[in-house]
Amino acid sequence: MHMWEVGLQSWVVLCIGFPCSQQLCKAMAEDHPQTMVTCTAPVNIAVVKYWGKRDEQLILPINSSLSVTLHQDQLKTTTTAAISRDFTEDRLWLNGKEEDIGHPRLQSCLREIRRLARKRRGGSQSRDTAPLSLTYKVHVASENNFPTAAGLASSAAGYACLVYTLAKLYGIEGDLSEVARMGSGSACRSMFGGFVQWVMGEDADGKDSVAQQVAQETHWPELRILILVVSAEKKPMGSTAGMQTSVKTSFLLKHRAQAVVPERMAQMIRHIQQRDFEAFGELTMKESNQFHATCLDTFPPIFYLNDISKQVVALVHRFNTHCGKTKVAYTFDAGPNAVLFMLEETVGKFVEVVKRSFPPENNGGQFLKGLPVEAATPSEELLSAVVRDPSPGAVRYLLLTKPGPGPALMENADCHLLGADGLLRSSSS
Ligand code: 2P0
Repeated sequence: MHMWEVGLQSWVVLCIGFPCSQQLCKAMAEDHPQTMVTCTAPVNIAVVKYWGKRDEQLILPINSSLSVTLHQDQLKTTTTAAISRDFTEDRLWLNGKEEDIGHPRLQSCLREIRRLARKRRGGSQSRDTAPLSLTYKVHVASENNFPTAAGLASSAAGYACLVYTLAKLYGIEGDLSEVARMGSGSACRSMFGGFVQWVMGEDADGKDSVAQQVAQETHWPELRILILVVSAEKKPMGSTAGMQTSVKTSFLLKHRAQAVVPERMAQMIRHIQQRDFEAFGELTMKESNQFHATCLDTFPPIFYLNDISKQVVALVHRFNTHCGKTKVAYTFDAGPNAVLFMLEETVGKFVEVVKRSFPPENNGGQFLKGLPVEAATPSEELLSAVVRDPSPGAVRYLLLTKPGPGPALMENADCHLLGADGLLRSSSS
């Protein structure tokens, strides 16, 4: 587990309003030259999984991977970064709490961004003449619009947002997925919207290990993503440590990287381009299953799926069997939450099936979050074929979303997380 995940653990969502007509605003107090930028970045969910590094420092993977970027209306990280000659040290706040900025991965990203900024300015900027010198210290604050306790990937959106925001702050343009990758592998895929591949590359310095958009977020308008947040007793083993053990011990992982993934990447891209849901869904499920098989093949074995995850797998297969084709597809990452793909026409019916299989416990919370779901009445025939032994309370809530755009500079929104003094704004101020 890296610090981004640790830091985001106890976080409670607060949208801190800060009236500012321009997000890229310069606090113009004569002796307090400061530039501040706020950006947002999305979460992504892999349909061809990344698991295993060939270089731990540069974060270079043993295989390519492919993901769908989720819409930021439902899941996003917001980051504000500021530089000022008045700052005496680099500082970081995550979820309203100050954290140590000395984490090696954060330092890699910061160092790389400053190097690119220096390169862009031709290394000629002098401290006396530069209003915003590269020697100035930076303050960063970051938060999510979803509870991290939900176990949804926060490091990908977190590092993507950090890198994107710093790049805007320093005026760096071009592909920054290579820098985001140095924070967290999956973060490089959050640098684009829609459908994104992370090409593993071959170079030892990682220059060709970058993310590329395969299709835009508007490419498949009917595609929906339903996240089932399950009740988990404990946090599973972090991805970074888990994949290290897998690389050391799993022959299946090696085989998968060499002989399975290259072909699956090509197939998955084709299915997405053709909007072939059945083929996309089947391959997505097989990919998830093979990833979890490599976890079981790791020694000692790693278990990310729990009994509820397995019940969801069985439910999806019963649903598809009853429909006579793949209407719903599951995928699971390094935790028990299920991420389900389906077309818009299937959502209402499937949500009813989920509600009957995992009846919500009356704990006052909202069960259905995200995009609105159109009411549907599944037939008795479907329900009796698909719903078995309901598990009340096993699913905490559902979140409906769709493919969405990549990181964005907040031009008109009013959500700087830092005040004009460069310190974290408190919710009460
Ligand atoms: C993925 N996961 O492709 C896979 C599938 C989890 C399962 O990427 O060590 O948090 O920071 O590079 O990116 C999780 O791994 O790991 C992940 P690091 P990361 O989305």
